[in-house]
Amino acid sequence: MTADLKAVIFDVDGTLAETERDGHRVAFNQAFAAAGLDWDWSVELYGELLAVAGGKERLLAYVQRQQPDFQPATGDLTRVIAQLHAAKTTYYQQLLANGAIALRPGVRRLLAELRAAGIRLAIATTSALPNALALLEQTLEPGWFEVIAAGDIVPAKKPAPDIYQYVLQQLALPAAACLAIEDSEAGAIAAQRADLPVVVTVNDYTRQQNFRCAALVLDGLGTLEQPCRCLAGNLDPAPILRLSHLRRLVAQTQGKKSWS
Ligand code: XBP
Ligand code: MG
Repeated sequence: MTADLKAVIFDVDGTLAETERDGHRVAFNQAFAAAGLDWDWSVELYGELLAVAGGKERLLAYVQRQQPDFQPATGDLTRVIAQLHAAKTTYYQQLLANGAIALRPGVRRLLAELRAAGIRLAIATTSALPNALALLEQTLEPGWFEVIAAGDIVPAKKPAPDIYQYVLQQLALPAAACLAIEDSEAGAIAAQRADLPVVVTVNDYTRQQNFRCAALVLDGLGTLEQPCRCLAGNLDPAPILRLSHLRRLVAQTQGKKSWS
């Protein structure tokens, strides 16, 4: 007996919107300048730093690897990182309030189709909760998402499956009835480790990553005006990701499991 698709779980950064390059990165640099630090995260360097998920974790990895001589005035690196990250969160929210970040093409269209069909929606993100909420408030409606799992709600961040397992628990649904939409390798691995089929929508930072674990890899979700390209898997017949594709992927994944 196979389960039909009941819920779709969305990542936030890079999936709903291109928040990393023009949002989080810029806000980190603003926080560094305000603290009198001459650290500057270029677009290219930030692409490398994204290998570590979570803003606080990324900052700690950067200091340990690239600023080994940094001596915090208070002597407590964890505290300094928390302060810098809190300032960065304020700057990020200012950027959002100024309309610096828009939804990626096709996101609103797909969400509308899912909502109209009664598919339940959830969020699984490594971003801090205030940052995830600020983006949803600015661009969509937080109330559309039954579960918003973010940041430190689980101790182990993506690629650990914990955030997806937490969402499944909150939804009280089996993984076989859900599907995840992600933009990054770490996110896709996290979803797959939670037994979820994954659709990946790549961006400039993630295009070259390994998405062997994804059921479908696209360069966007697609709109009539801006159709998407399918990089791996099968998007026939439409050049736009639709609910019918997601239902098919869930059925195929269940089929494969029953034969394996
Ligand atoms: C997002 C992250 C976050 C953001 C920054 O990953 O790793 O850390 O880069 O947000 P994903 P915070 O899209 O896979 O969830 O500074 O709030 O952590
Ligand atoms: Mg992401």
